[in-house]
Amino acid sequence: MGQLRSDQLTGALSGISFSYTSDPIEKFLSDEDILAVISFGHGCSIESETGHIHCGLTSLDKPLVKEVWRSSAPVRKGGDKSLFWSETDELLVVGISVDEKEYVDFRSAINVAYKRLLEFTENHPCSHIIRMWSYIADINQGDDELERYRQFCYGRHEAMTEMGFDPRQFPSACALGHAGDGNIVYLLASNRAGINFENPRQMSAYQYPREYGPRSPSFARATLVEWKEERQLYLSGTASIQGHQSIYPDNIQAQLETTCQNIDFLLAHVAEQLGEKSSPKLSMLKVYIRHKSDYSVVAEGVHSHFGGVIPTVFLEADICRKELLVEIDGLCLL
Ligand code: 3EB
Repeated sequence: MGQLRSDQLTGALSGISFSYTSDPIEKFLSDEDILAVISFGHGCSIESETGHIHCGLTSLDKPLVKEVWRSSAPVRKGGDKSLFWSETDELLVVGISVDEKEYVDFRSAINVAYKRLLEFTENHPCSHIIRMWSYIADINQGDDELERYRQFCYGRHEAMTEMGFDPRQFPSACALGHAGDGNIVYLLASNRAGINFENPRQMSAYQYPREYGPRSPSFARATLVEWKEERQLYLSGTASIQGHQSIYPDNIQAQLETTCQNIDFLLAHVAEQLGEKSSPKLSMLKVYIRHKSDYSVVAEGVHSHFGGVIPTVFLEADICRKELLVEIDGLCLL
């Protein structure tokens, strides 16, 4: 009998897998198969030697929970003061911390950080971006056009455009805020192009009208990636928006219902586009809640809508529009 490869032993053959654990991070952070670890509750920064990403948000239900990104293929890692990367032959993770004190304004800081991320990825064999995560300090601070989220969108849009992206190539994403210091952005890219999807119930974010800011948000509603052995669908942050309008301001129950329906609609649409009989199955959920006092009503609503068995984290976060109280993103396996 020939030698067994380690992937034959684990049964996980390629791509990336996610899990939540409350184990102490020292137990697994230096495991060979770790691509990155996202933890909650201790600042917003990236440890570029290890790939330990502190996302700035706090968990509302499991204070010690961490999100663990692993691959069954050999992982290589590197980084410098502000940038971290890890890779296998078929995927790339890159993260960057954004020190806005070094720039004239927040928009330029975001612009430079995004360009550095996009350039790094463009020059890598795994150059197709699948998903981006941005966690921003005080995202709702500032009035009208000067609101930090709108300035973030401005800097990001300029970076994407300067790097030659067409709106249809914008990947899935989320952008959430926290009350501490620090901004980070991280991404997952693949050696094959993902397929982006929009949600027929929502206007494409890159087409939102001017009233939402000087440049529209640069993201798709979902991105499908085909690894060697499985397909994953990455959902963008989804909230109580129909068309381009936030609906049910101040009503958490109704916002949650609309959000869940938006996800159902998106999944049904993806299934239809792919010619599949049933909708993609959710395998992980991340629920962002503006007011921690809404936690129990949201947790109950999410469990009764999607079922109680999907690994889920509930995080305290500022949603990018002031009137939005809840946002949900997640991952499906196909
Ligand atoms: C929305 O649908 C709600 O700016 O990257 C969701 C996902 C939202 C991503 C982003 C914003 C972003 O417009 C907000």
